[in-house]
Amino acid sequence: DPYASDPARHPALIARSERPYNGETPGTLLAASPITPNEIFFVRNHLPVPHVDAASYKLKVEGEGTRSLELSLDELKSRFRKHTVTATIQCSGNRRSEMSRIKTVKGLAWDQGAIGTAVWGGVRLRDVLKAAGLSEDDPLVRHIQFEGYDKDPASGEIYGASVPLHKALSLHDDVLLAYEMNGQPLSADHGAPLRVIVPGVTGARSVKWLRRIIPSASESSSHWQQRDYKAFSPNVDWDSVEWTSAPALQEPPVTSTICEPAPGTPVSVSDGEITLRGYAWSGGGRGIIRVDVSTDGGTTWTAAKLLPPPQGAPPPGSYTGAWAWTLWEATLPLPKPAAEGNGPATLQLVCKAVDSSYNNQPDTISPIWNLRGIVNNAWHRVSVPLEP
Ligand code: MTE
Ligand code: MO
Repeated sequence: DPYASDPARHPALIARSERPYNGETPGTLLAASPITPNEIFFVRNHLPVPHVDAASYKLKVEGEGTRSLELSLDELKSRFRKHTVTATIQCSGNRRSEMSRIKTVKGLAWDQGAIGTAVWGGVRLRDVLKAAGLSEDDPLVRHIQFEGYDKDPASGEIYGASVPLHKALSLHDDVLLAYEMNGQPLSADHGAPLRVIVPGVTGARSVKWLRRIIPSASESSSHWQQRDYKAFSPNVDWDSVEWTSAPALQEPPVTSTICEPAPGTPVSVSDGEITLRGYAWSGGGRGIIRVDVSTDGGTTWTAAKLLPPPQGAPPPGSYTGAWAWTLWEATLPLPKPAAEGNGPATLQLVCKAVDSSYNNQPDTISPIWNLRGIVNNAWHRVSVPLEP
């Protein structure tokens, strides 16, 4: 059993599959803290967890435009300056279960918890690529590919992904080779001893258990870059899908969810008001400028209070990007108790966010439905019974 040596997981994680293990954070715990504690940070594994010995670990850089480089963890830590970045990582399939309610999609039935925020510590990918001699304008290099130590026990395929060169080399984007998560060495599930963190980009590109960095003219040829994490028109099905016709997802669209109250939590009219809490996040370092909430299914709206994003304000004169989510809360009056039999029996809570490019979320799922069930960023709706 290739999964026999997988690590133990925190009981609060909601398992969506066991082999490989995939588990998400309950919504109420997400909204409870701007930095997600390591033990309850969602886990997304495609393959058995590889156990990589930190003491004998070697990172390899080999590819176009570079001289081959091999670095132990100690060399990496001593030769390059340490950087930290507070960044949200979200799986492309977050909120897939809502999409399946319209029409079944293929994939893990994630609710709203395949997302989390941590302070990642490590060295800049950019610094390591420069040490390997990569020049920014080498015409042969357009992408930086990553390979993990995890391998499909049946097919032998290795997990891999890539990001465009400009992202990897950006001075401002803080793409890290991370060995720390919230001040702790990475755990086995989160990629020990070294993983990539690509702020503002979908989780799939933040390759865990990093084995090799490959500068290249082309994207990663892996299944997960080429035939997964792409979205198509709602009419495209598994017989008609042409994977090469869409680009691999990098920066995800603006999204938000209501984490509290949980669906079905009874609300008493006599309380007079209700408090909603949730998160909002967008790809590409686009910050959240507003979250609107509704208690009547989206007929009337109120702007929520935005909590300060955990990455702090950008240093004066420089742009560092909004890599972390914005938590929000809103306290709204409950509808007046109507005459017997006329009041709403349920409250239709809704939230939607606006990012710094004024991108909005679509109101319904049907127009963005796609066969892999990715990038569901429709208005988030939660129904709760309203009791006298
Ligand atoms: N890296 C490797 N080597 N193998 C994987 O299965 N999963 C990816 C990414 N990196 C994966 C990987 C996906 S799809 C996501 S969403 C993130 O890791 C999840 O990171 P986490 O498990 O630390 O939350
Ligand atoms: Mo993912």
